[in-house]
Parts: sequence; C-alpha cells; structure tokens
Amino acid sequence: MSGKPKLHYFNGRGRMESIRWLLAAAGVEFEECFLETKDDLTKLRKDGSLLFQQVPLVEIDGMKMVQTRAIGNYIAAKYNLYGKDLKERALIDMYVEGIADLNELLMMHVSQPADKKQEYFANLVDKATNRYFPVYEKVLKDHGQDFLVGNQLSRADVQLLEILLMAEECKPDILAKFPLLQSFKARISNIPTIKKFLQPGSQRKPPLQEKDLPSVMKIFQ
Ligand code: P9H
Repeated sequence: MSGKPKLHYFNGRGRMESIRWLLAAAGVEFEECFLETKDDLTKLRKDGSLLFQQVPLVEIDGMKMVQTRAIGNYIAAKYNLYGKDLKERALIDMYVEGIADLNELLMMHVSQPADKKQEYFANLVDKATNRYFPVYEKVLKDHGQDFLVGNQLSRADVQLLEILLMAEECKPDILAKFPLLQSFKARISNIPTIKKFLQPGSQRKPPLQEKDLPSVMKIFQ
C-alpha cells in the first residue's frame, strides 16, 4: 500500500508546514487536500479518519496519521533524517523541540489582540535572539561542521532552516548577530530538494495573515 502521502489541512502553514518541509527535503512528492469549511472537517471526523478529531492528518503507507510530532517522527525515521543512533536521535529531538517551542510563539503572533501585539512581538524577538538562536549558533561553532548533528542532514537542519526563514519574515535583521546561522541558512537552502521547495510555485505556504484568520476560525470553531 503506497502512493503519494496525502496531507489534509487548511491551505496555510499552521501545524502542517513542518511536515511539508520534511517531505520536500526528503524529495517525496505529496498531495494536499485542503479543508475549506467546517463541513470538510466534520466529514473527516464522521468517517473515523481523525483519532483525536483534529488535523493535521497525513495518509501515508496505509496509515491515517495524526499528531504533528508523530507524523514528523515517522517521516524523519523513514527518510533517514533522524540520526544514525539513539544518541544522535536524542540530540535531534532536543534541537527540534526547541525549534517547535519557538515555532509555537511565531505561529501565535498573528492571532494576538491588537493591544497585546507589541508586547508579544518583543517577547518573541527576545526569546529567538537570547534563548533559541544562540544554542544553534554555538552547536555549529563548537563542532565546526555543516549540519547540526552527525555531520549529515537531519530533520533538525530542515526544521531550523524553516524557523530561521520564518523569523526573518517577522524581523528581517533577526540573524544579524548570528554569522554561523546565516551561513547555515545559505548552505541548507542550497540543497537541491530544499532549493526547489523554496522556489515559487512549490507547496510551501505563505505566512498566515490577520485577514486570513476568520476563514481559518470558521473551519475549527
Ligand atoms: N497536538 C491553526 C493555525 C496555527 C496553529 C494552529 C487543530 C494538535 C497536533 C480542532 N489541530 C486553530 O486552532 C487551528 C490541532 C492539532 C495536535 C484542530 C479541534 C489550529 C492551528 C487545527 N482543531 O499537533 O497535531 O490543534 O484540529 O477540535 O481541536 S490546527
């Protein structure tokens, strides 16, 4: 049982974007089925496709997988993006969880109420530049290699690049104090599968804008 993985989510980044990145980096073609209305979600729920009544849902290898982390773990393991042993995997997991925490902050920025936005943004920039980015800058500095773990491409590299680009969308000079992250960004962006994903017309999604929120809310609330 195979064929292309099929991704069910709304037509935007949200919790699916890192899955799109991983598949693209692995050079795996995938299909997307976009939820547009609450009915689309109800239909998936009624046919028993959603273990916890939530999306992301990815149909892959005969499974109906939910839970973003579980899906990412499966894809990373299947496509050799998850290190060569348990200790490399442990490091990759720590790096990826840090990225996921920052991603959560970035993702929720757009939906902050107007009177909280500025404060939220300041905290976001503070966390990115003082808590998260220094960690990855130091890792690259200390081992002097091209990739975060084990001197080969892993999901940690893919997911770090994703978040670096997202952070730059929020604040274009946010990497100014991180020379190794800047060169990492250029290097990883140049890997052929990733380069292709970064080009216009790929399945990569644009940032969610405030004006898009009502249509997303209509599906999930
Ligand atoms: N642990 C949209 C944009 C940005 C971020 C999140 C949601 C959680 C996983 C219906 N799914 C707005 O709240 C939509 C999850 C999955 C799980 C869902 C319900 C969300 C969003 C859609 N909500 O990591 O997979 O929260 O299905 O009944 O909970 S995504």
